[in-house]
Amino acid sequence: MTFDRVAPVRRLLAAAAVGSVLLLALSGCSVEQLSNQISIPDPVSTSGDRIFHLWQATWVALWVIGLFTWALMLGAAWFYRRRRDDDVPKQTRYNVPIEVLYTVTPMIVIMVFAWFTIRDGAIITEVKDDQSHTVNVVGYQWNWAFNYIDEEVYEVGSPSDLPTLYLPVDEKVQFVLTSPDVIHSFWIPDFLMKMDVVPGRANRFEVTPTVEGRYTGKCAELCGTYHSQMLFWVEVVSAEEFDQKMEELRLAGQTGELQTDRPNTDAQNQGNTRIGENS
Ligand SMILES: [Cu+2]
Repeated sequence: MTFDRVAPVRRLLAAAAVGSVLLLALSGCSVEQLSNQISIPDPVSTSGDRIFHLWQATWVALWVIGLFTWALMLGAAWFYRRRRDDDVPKQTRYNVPIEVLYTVTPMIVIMVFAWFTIRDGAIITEVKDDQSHTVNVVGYQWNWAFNYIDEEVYEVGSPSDLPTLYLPVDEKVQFVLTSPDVIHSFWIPDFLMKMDVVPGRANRFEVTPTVEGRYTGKCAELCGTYHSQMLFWVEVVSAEEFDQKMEELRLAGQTGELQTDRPNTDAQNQGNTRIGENS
């Protein structure tokens, strides 16, 4: 009896090729997009730097583990292959030390990953209350309002009129996240960080933007019909420009705080209505 060793390999390769093409076609992604998803935006905040390094170090560790594991598997398949048709390699049923090793090793690997993830998670979500500015971010169906607490002005947006969140560069800001209706998620992708906005509680996090520029912001929690239009702009600007923008809001009459404790029922019908004001 002879074994045809070539055909199964060819069949596997063909299946892998068809599978890859199908995966790309069905997910609607190009190769460029796929490679982008492995990367993440350059961080533009203090906690972003930490998240970026955690991400990078995790990938490096995963590649090392992956190459080592593949080498073990392929090496075992090659060195212990059937060499002659009339010869069966030594059959081993179990090997307790090796089984203990490959049970304990992944547990250690997972614990190391968990340790760094929990450590960095604790650091970036630590609230010290030593911020220079406090912004109450109100996520509502379906846009955002920003109450600048210290400056006593506010900005409010709608899906057709996106608001801009101004932040002074290199100054620590504390975001206080509130929602009058359903759960949203406050996300500035370039900060590499998002946090849920939950009705009935005030989630907080502190961050220091480090690079001036214009960034996008969005809701990262499916929250209803116009979820995809819960967009906003973020402008990280100099301290002078920040003061000037706050003054512009004051001159526009947007002083005080928006009322944030009642659902905006109008918006559920139209999607373009602004939240109620209480200045
Ligand atoms: Cu939302």
